Amino acid sequence: MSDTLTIALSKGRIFQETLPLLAAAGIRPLEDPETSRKLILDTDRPDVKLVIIRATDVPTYVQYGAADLGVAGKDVLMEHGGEGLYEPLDLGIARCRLMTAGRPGVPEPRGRMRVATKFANVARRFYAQQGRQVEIIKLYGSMELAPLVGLADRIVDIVDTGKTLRANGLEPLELIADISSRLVVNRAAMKMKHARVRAILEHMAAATGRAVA
Ligand code: PRT
Ligand code: MG
Repeated sequence: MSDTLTIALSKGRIFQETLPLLAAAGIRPLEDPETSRKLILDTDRPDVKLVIIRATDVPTYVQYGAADLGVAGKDVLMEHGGEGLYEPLDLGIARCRLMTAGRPGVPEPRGRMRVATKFANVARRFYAQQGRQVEIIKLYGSMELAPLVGLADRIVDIVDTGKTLRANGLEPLELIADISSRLVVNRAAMKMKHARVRAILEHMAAATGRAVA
């Protein structure tokens, strides 16, 4: 299987926005992951396959070489830590912001503030850099609920339009990072499959109008 190039993608917005960039590199999936139950999709290039996994699992597959390439949000990469990965290209897709949020007009508590998030590592680093003492409460979804039921004083979450926060009576507070999705490459694959990886990188970079780092 080492002649196969495997690309890890998540369903939804990343898949949709990556499709035209893959097409620019001559790669078109033969099935639609939104309707197919298959986790491995063939493409019109016999040597290229796509694996369809959870967004947060993409860095792990690429780190261990189970996928040669992948597309992951910078939020997911910051949380993972980026070990074993090259991050040569900002695709500029699936843009959003990673922010702290809380209830309007509710000041920070005097003691240790409680912060609920699925981005535990990112949140810990952000507050530590500011010398603020916080207790991180790890959640796996629906972070917006935490301040409403007294589980946490603040959340750290992805914000796009801000509608989700507003609908739950929260407001965005501090910007942690501007987010877009990145092409990531396994370190060994970058060497062993260099010509093919490089060609894909160049074509995707050209399609996004960006430079390869
Ligand atoms: O959904 P699943 O639990 O499987 O995983 P995921 O949420 O990690 O994946 P997915 O496909 O939803 O998101 C993939 C990537 O898209 C994320 O890692 C981000 O880099 C990026 N992205 C861009 C977003 C958004 N925009 C976004 N709006 N990811 C999530 N959201 C969610 C956010 O969590 C919040 O619930 O949308 C809500 C906020 O949107 P607004 O418009 O109401 O502010
Ligand atoms: Mg989601």
